[in-house]
Amino acid sequence: MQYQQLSSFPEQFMWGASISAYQAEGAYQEDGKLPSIIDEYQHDEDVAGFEVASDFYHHYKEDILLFKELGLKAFRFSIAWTRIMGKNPGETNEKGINFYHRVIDECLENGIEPIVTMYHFDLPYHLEEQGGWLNRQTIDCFLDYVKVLFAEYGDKVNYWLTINEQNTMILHPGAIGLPKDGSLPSKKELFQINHHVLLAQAQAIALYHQLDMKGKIGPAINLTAMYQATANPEDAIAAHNWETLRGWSFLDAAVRGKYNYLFEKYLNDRDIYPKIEAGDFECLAAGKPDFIAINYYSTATIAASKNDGSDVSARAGDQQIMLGEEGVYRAAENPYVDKTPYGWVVDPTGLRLTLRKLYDRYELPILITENGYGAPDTVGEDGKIQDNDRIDYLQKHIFVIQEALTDGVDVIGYCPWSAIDVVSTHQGFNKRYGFIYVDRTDKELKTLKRIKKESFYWYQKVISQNGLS
Ligand code: BGP
Repeated sequence: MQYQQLSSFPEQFMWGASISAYQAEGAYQEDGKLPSIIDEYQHDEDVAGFEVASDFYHHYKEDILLFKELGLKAFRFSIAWTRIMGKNPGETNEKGINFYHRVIDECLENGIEPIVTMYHFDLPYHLEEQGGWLNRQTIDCFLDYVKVLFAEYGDKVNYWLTINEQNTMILHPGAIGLPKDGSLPSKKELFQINHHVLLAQAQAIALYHQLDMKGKIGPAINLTAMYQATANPEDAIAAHNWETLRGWSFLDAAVRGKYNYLFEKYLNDRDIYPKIEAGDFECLAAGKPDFIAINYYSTATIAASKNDGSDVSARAGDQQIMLGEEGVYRAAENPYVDKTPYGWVVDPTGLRLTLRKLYDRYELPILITENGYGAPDTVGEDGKIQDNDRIDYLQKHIFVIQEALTDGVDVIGYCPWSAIDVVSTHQGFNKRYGFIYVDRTDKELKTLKRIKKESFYWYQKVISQNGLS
């Protein structure tokens, strides 16, 4: 639908940018931080580099001042559970707690709204050794951690995100590294893990509301609309399978407090339905989010399963991200979209469709917590970083957000990935997303100096005029 006039971005629109703790902070063994699964898992040695990452732990002041100069109204970051909790029940780490007080205070003093993710892929390793999320007790440990978060930062933070991309954790468990023995959980275990994470999330949300805290809380899911490859009705069914099993099933549990009917059938039919205890569904229903956060990068195009052993294929040659499922759906090419240098589909219009579908379904405010263009930026001889493809990508996505706002979707903010260059989940430091370049490579730490990219000046202008020209 085209309009005679587009709505403006609301005055309070949260123009932001995002990072996560383990991809940005470094200082992985400093000030009492415990090891997380990221620290202990096997990674591709050529591109890991989480030990120092962007060294945000030591550069946070300088970085937040740059964010102020960029004009950010909001900064989304995650807290590392391993930095603030000890190994024993009730034990906390003062130095870690104080670090996040300093980060939050620095944001507030500079007029930046902190948006805090509680859990971004980095489970404490000692919990992993006791079964990780497969062990129901991890839910209680998470709740102990969440209580510390609310007690320490509850009066300063207005936006809380519970779990980052639960669907990625379950659907692509190898994307953040492999356990020491190289083995990943079985499908049955993964959906048990999923159930426990849903319970942990619901309890965190319910607790926040019981405590009558001043802000808002919601999940952060990876959500993308999909297209059916052709007008073949079988492609339409496969596309609906995809949409339900990879997106809605996670959000229906979080927002509606119950398992989606098709998801239930899928789990039962494959004998991978999780063990549910008495009261679990009441618990899910008691934790209703105030808003939904989404990470949006690409769309998918889906065809009917051939069910001949060929339904699963690697995304853009990336063996960590396998797409398709035997007997359910398979990935297809879309001739109408571009791709990033890493083979990710670029589809701004797909964001508008995703926002519409999401809003149709739950009618909750939507915060975009990730969206961005990963590319191997380089510093030119003039010292400048011309990341025009990133500008083009972001500009087109901002335009469709404005269209979605005009459609009537309640989008409350946009936090592209990433505020500053960080280590990619499994593709290294040279896959850069930031507005600010960090002088290091996959192999060499170099100076870690911060350099503003062209996109920095461009986004600064967008924010200052509250939208595109
Ligand atoms: C999301 C994660 C982020 C981030 C981003 C880009 O799935 O929440 O942590 O890394 O994807 O992905 P990548 O780093 O694999 O390029």
